[in-house]
Amino acid sequence: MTALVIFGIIALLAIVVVQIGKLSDLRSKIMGEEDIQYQNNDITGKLLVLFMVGFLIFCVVSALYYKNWMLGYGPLKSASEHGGSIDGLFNTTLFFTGIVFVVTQVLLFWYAYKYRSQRGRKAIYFPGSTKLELVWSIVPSIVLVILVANGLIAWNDIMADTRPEDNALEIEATGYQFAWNIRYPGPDGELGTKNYKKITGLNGLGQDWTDIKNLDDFNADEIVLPVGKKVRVRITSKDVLHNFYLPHFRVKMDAVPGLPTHFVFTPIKTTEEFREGLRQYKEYQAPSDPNDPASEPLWKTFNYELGCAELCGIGHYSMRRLVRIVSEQEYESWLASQKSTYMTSIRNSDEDPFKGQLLDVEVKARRDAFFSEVDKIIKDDNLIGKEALRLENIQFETGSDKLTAFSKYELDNLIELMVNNSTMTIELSGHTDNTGDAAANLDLSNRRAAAVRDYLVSRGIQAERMKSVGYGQTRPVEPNDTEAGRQKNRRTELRILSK
Ligand SMILES: [Cu+2]
Repeated sequence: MTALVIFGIIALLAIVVVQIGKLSDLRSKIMGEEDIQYQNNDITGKLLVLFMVGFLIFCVVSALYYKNWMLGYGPLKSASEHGGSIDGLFNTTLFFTGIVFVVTQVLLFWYAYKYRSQRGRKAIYFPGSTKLELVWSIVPSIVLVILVANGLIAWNDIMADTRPEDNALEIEATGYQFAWNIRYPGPDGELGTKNYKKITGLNGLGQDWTDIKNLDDFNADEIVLPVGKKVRVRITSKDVLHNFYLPHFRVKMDAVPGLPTHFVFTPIKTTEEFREGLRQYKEYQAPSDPNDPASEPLWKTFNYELGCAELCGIGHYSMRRLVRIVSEQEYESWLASQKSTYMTSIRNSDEDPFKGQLLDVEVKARRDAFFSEVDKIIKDDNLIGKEALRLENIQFETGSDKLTAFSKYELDNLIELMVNNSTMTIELSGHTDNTGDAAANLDLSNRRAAAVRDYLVSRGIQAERMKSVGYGQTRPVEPNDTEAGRQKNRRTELRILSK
């Protein structure tokens, strides 16, 4: 139906044009060809001037009307330290080109009117003027030199890399079709090395797990940064050209496959502060959902964002990521809640070069856990002699009472406990699952508990402070019907008998 109406309107307009043409033919027959020509020139000239006035007013009014939606104006002033200088460059350029724009538009239309063809007026031939040509070559050159020089100064300033004393936070953004992988350095503050040859389904960036700097790196779904901290973003791409664009921070840099780029910037406004800024403007008090007047106002739902500013393919739009600028304190607690990629998806998989070994962090974490459990028991007399503490990581070779090398760390914890509490007495107990013969299991558990005790004796702990006992399969902690359950039941336990 709409198509039909549009078609009808177009047909009608075409008829009107044809009729007007016929009418002017008729007029020129009556009045004479030349008179009509001059009259038409006069009307066209005046209409051109009218158009110019309307057009310039439209430009100014629309710019003023949309001012508070434009980056760099109203509430959208830059949220980064360097952003102001980029906005300054835009304003300088706008100042000069604005003058040129207005002057050329006015002259263009005014001359079209003023020098319209009139009866008795003849055009003069003007071969050129050296003076004029000099003026319109030199003036734009000077203006361009000023613009370019200003731009270069700002560029050198903004693109300066970080120095060690800046104590900058370095993160990495890797673009791929169609998302960003945002990598943080973890507690050590350093990003681990990568090698594209190491990319696998589990290891999307090709992180080299033998580089311990990689072990605490983590990937984040959003970019969270502390306000006032200098940030260096390493920017790379895995497939095609992408572009790392943070409009509110005036950060924009190509992500080029095979050629790492970077951008250094310092956020100066938290997300909350920026929202408060928007709140002062009535444009941002409108509901965020135009169809639901009760929805949250725009200023409240505002978020900084990362986009890809390169048309990189059909899913280009989905490369949007949220950016959150928070206080130092909030940042620290967010950091603490993040889990390293290695620990969550690589640890003890086939790709883990440290599979079957304990990492320093794990040894330390286990030591902390061991002593906090021990502390709990020592502080509560009701638990002494009763509460059993599972000795994690104490392992034996299958079917034997020979301790594996892996057990050393937990044995070290035990020795430390016995040395620090010189009067403490303990019971070491062995337990098995229900696989095989009960009597054999009892014997094995006895020998295993004794092996732990013998080891401690060999390291200088008095034998009379330690009792070793085997319970075989009689004290399961889990049902024996799954491998996980049976594994839980095969264990060595510590019971503190006296402090
Ligand atoms: Cu992209």
